[in-house]
Amino acid sequence: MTERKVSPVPVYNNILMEQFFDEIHPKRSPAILRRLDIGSCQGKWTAEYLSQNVGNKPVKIHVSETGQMNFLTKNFHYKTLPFDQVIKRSSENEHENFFLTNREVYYLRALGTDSRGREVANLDSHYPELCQDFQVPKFLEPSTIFSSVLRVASEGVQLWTHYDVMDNLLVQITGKKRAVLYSPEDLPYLYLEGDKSRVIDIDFPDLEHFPEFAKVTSHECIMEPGDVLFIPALWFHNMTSLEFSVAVNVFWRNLSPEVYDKKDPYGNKDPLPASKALEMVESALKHLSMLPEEYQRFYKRRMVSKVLKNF
Ligand SMILES: O=C(O)CCC(=O)C(=O)O
Repeated sequence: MTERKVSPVPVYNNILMEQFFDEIHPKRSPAILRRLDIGSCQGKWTAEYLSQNVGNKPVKIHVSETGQMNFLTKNFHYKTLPFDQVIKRSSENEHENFFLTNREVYYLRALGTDSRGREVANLDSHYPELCQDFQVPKFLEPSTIFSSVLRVASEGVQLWTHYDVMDNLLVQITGKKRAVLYSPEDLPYLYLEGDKSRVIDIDFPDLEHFPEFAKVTSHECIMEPGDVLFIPALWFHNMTSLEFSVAVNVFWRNLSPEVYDKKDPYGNKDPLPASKALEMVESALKHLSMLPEEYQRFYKRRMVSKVLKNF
């Protein structure tokens, strides 16, 4: 097997408010921000505290027999459980009550309260019992904030590699998490299906099926409780909870508001001009398919050379 190319994510300690937007944000690469003020949640958000404060309101979760969740084979199920049950079960390794097996794992990605899951997640309105403990990093302009998403995971849960279209601060509150990120420049090696990579096992990739994956550079870090990871929009990320894990991530609009799709509760729909452009490529390919193979290849090359000229 070829050597993995690994680059550590840089760590910035005690950054000042201006430093983020002057120094770190313009680099457009991930960074760990350590010792920021994230409120009293750090140390306080234990399984017990969370269960007692939030209680038994029903929440939608992913349940899987194995930690490595696979969006292609859908090796997980969507279920609803009371919040305190989710916390209990995701903080224990073996369960008395379960859906699939007594060692199943759980992942909660908080949604809004509407039944169709179309509402944007917001910690203040959906978890008022917790929001006073959490401080959104002070340098974010409140009017640009799109969502604040509570995430709870069992030890071992690995969320598939995907990108989002907004800048993101992932605040790790309880438990350690491994983050592996890939630059947008590595897109050709990631075998995308929509916003997700088809390479599920990033540590032991199937290079027969995904030979180009050998070319990626992994930007990696282990997040400790209290760490904040800046994930720039379009950076691919793959997250593994190394312990029972609680995090909140804050997406904010780094582009002008009108380019974002208004019907996007997750912050992962391509910006409107980009999705239009992708649709047009599909349509161009459909048009070309009316021609003989020889002509199709010729005009595809012309399209590619036009695109490459604009890089
Ligand atoms: O930490 C996690 O559970 C996933 C984080 C993530 O995908 C995100 O913040 O966009």
